[in-house]
Amino acid sequence: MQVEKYKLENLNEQQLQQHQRRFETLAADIKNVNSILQQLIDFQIAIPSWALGTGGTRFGRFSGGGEPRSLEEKIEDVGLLHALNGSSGAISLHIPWDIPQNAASIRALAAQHGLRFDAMNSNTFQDQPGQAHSYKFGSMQHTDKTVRKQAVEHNIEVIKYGIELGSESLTVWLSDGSSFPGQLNFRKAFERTLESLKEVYAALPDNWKMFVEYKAFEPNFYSTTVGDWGQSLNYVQKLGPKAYTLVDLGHHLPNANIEQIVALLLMDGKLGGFHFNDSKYGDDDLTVGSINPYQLFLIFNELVEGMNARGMTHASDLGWMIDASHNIKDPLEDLLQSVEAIKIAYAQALLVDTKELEAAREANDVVKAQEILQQAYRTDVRPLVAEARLRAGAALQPLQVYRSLKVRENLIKERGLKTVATGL
Ligand code: AOS
Ligand code: ZN
Ligand code: ZN
Ligand code: ZN
Repeated sequence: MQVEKYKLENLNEQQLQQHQRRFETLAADIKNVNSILQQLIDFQIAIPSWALGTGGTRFGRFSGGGEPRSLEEKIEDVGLLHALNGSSGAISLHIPWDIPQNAASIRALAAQHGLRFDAMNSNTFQDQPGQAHSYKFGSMQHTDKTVRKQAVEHNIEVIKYGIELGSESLTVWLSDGSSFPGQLNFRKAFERTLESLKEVYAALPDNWKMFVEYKAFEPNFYSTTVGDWGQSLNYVQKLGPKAYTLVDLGHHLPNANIEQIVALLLMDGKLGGFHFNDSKYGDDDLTVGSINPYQLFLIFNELVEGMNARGMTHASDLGWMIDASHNIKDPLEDLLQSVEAIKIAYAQALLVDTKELEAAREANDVVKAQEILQQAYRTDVRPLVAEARLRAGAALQPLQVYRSLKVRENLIKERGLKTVATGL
């Protein structure tokens, strides 16, 4: 299944007049509209390979149809998204779910779709068939040195696959922790994990980064060995300049002030990556912006401010990715919604008058500062985001095009109704 250019252009053509009317009205009120458009065009968000299939919960899994059956088909799916929205130009793989049999041909296929390989993800939270030692009681924290060694070697193998594909970063998410008080010596678990991470760090090529992801709970329900941003920061500071903290929006305890965490990690030059999703209760992995879009905007506001202050660029300094799971939606439709929500929040953050905001803050004008943020947040920037897509040669309305072209129906015809993508 491919999105044919002329079909997409025909559909754009039908919506063009209405779009232009809306865009011009909005653009008239924005000072630096062209620079904002360029930043939106440049902005790319990686799609995780595991979000392309239907996810389950521990109570069941209701498989959708036409799911990708191989790494090649996962790349094709992300290619489809990228053709529609012009903003999904990278894929993030997971080993062992996505072991490339022939790296050169996988690279060529990705290039054909205009895709890069974002962070590689290792897996020491499941036991694989034929694996010598079990991760039941942890991986890098394990009391048994041979288990820790196996986890380290797996991560080094993931780096090797990544090098073949042209990726430049490794994300380590550890499910390590404990489920009951007394089970674990916290200090020893930390020290063992640090020692293991150091061995992986030593295998990183010079141009690579390592992201250490934290998570408050699940699958362990009493303690997690990389449980919050403080612990992650502690590890990455001890590891060295190539190690960074990764923030997954769903990995905090309820009501955490994530935007403040983002600001302080950026200040320390230790924010490396992002897993976007939304959450009401825990690691719900819901569609980005579906529960708390104001928080998403506030996070982007810190990202824009902090990155400008440090002279960082989106393309080279931060890994942005979606980490989602879909158990009732068409995964591709959900991902289109997520990317759209991210771009809307980014566009709104770019509208904030930072000089005025700083002046209001310095003057302790609380009301004005709040008004400035809410003025940006309450602006309907959808025509701006659509214009950026149009200029990038993508669809004005990606979701509508997806449905008009019957993408899912075609994928089901090609791949069958009962397909199961490897993943969670
Ligand atoms: C798990 O909760 C983390 O969010 C991981 O980043 C990710 O979902 C996992 O690595 C996918 O396998
Ligand atoms: Zn994550
Ligand atoms: Zn998660
Ligand atoms: Zn999550």
